[in-house]
Amino acid sequence: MKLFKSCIYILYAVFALGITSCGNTNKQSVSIAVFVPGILSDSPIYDQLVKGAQQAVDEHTSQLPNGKDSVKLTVLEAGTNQAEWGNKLTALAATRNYSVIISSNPSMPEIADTVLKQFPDQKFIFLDAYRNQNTNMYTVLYNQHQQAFITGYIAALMSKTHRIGLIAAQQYPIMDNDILPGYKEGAAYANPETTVDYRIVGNWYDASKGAELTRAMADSQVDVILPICGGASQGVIATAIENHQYVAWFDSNAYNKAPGTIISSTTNRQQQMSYSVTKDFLNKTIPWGTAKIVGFEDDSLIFIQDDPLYQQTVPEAIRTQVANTIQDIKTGKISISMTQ
Ligand code: RBF
Repeated sequence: MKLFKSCIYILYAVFALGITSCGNTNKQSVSIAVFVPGILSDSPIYDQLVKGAQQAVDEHTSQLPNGKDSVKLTVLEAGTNQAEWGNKLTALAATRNYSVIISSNPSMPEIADTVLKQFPDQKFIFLDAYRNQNTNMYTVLYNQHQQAFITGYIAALMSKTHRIGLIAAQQYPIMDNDILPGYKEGAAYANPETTVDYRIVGNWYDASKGAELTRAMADSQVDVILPICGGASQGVIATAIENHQYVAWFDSNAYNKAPGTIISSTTNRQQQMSYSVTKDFLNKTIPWGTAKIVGFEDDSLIFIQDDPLYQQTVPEAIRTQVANTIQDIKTGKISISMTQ
């Protein structure tokens, strides 16, 4: 029965998942899968996940004599229906093809728990996730409490109405316990009178809903918005431009998406992290069963301050305050931990 189930999963993996692979198919080769829990477009965190892993694999392969022991990288976009992710991850493990499955999302360790019941040898590396003491997993979590704090700080400094907004795709523990609270704390640190309007899209792709929520926020005098909603943020930016609202941004350099509208870009060096965990895997140096939390203090989170569009959009006095506060976070003078 178990074998039958495994065969079904393999068929599912081959035919239904539309797995794309690159590299050669040397029988000796190591195979790595990148599981994208969503879609690549408009989610920088996923785009960088794939790019970093690909970079490490390409580099590794280019250093091999005659492509011997080459590495094959397979990318699976699991789509926006989260209810299907468990089956899709199981199908990938069921192929028994992949020495490691690399992914990025706080919900992945729990989904992997179920997969491991059937395929206990599968190894996983999860970025943007936290799981300690499971020797099948290694995780790296970004301190998004810090990232949200500095974003709330600049949003409050730039707000004239003292009403700022956060548009989230959905509720999830890190949103509820770290991102929203961090955003509020940073705003209060800048100006205790600031209020935060928090609204939810309901998915990671609906740009028209993003636009609708942005308009509703404009109607209630919100003049700075942080969107964390994947493709729906397209609607947030377009509407914010129309309504002369500012947008604060997570996870990539977005100043040139809307010059004069985007007031901040914080990045989490996801591509570098994906590259380095993939390299560590290939070099067999992953500390399985451990979990790392990284942040501004080790330059895994970065507020992009040297972009001319930042300098043109944000007044110097505010840029100085932001720079000083980032420094205080780095040195630990302002101590901000994840709730994990
Ligand atoms: N972030 C994205 O940028 N795109 C996504 O499609 C996406 N899907 C998510 C699905 C779930 C179930 C959870 C818990 C988080 C998701 N995130 C997504 C959020 C991501 O983990 C992170 O918090 C934000 O990208 C901010 O860095």
